[in-house]
Amino acid sequence: MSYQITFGPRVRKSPFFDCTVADGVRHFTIYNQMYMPTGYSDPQAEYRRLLEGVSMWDVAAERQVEIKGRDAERLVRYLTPRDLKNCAIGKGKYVPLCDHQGRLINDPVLLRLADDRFWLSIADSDVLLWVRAVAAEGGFDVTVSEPDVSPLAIQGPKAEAVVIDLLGDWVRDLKYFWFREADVDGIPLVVARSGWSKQGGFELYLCDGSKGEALWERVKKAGAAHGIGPGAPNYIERVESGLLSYGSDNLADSTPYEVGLDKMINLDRSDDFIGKQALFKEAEQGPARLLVGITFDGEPVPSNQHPWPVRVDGKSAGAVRVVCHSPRLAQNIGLALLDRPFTALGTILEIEGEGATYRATVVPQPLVPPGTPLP
Ligand code: THG
Repeated sequence: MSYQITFGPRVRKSPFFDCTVADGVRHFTIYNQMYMPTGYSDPQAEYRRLLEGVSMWDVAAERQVEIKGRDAERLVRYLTPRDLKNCAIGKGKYVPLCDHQGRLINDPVLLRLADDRFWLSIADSDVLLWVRAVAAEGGFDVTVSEPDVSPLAIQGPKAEAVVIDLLGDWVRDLKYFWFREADVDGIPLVVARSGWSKQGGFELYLCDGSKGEALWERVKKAGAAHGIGPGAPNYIERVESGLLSYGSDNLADSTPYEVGLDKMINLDRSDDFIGKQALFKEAEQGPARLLVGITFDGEPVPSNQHPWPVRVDGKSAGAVRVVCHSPRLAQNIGLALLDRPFTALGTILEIEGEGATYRATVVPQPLVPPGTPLP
């Protein structure tokens, strides 16, 4: 039986959409109610290009939620458990958002554009609704909007060379997670050294959606000499590197402690933030589950279509959230969300896969240490 999903205008397209189609995009996912490319013609070549060359990604579905006004800073501090004490203008920060029960509801990148103006560059959940409600209920003097801003990521070891050719030598001095406003051929940008891979790179936040094609073509032109090609947030590289994929790795009631975001939670802050009490309790008791890295032998697995049940000594232990084959480890790897008693390193897991069973081992994260080359 074949079936299709119907997409109407409710599912929005990125300013780069037509360019990705022209460049041969083959796979999309839906992210923040938008199309987001996940692959072109050759997954292996895309993986290699990210590790050894440079790749350009339409990540416009990472929408911005802008918080502007007299109480903007106070609201942003209230929204995240991370301490923003050194939140300078021009600096980005990875800031988990929790609800009042301490559940992780998004894991955006925060950008401070001015004293009274911030962007949350969001993962796949409705942060605009949340922030508007929190702001209005709490009487914060802010406006909360979705600006016309669309990120394009340039990732890989040759990304810096491309962005220097595109924008100039000054980008060498841009530190990790810092950003600057810039302009290329009249295309307004915010340029950040960041991105959802551990291969290094930049994100160009396009600030005028009517110039999507112009930017895409300009990046291709600057990148041509460096072998740039189209790509997408890379599923394998991010599992290897341990970058969280919100909604894939976690459950709706997962906490930041469960998914390894402990370092982003600062309970020693004196000011209040949403979820504080619940997170205190969680920190004291320890999370009920943990997201762990696993490896397992066998033929290279394709990505899973649904979570795979896990047993330990016949007892239900949780589920494998994502699997893939790691070219760098020459092994199957994955991330499993397991009840705490089953999360010790070396624990042997019995996994019910799609059409096969596997024996996996709980191993340290990141599954592949940064800087590991391809064989
Ligand atoms: N870039 C931008 N927006 C985004 C993402 C992005 N929105 C959605 C999604 N990605 C948000 N999730 C993440 C997850 C991890 C990181 C960034 C965004 C990340 N983490 C580093 C790490 O874990 O090593 C650095 C964390 C830190 O030290 O602060 O980069 O990619 N614009």
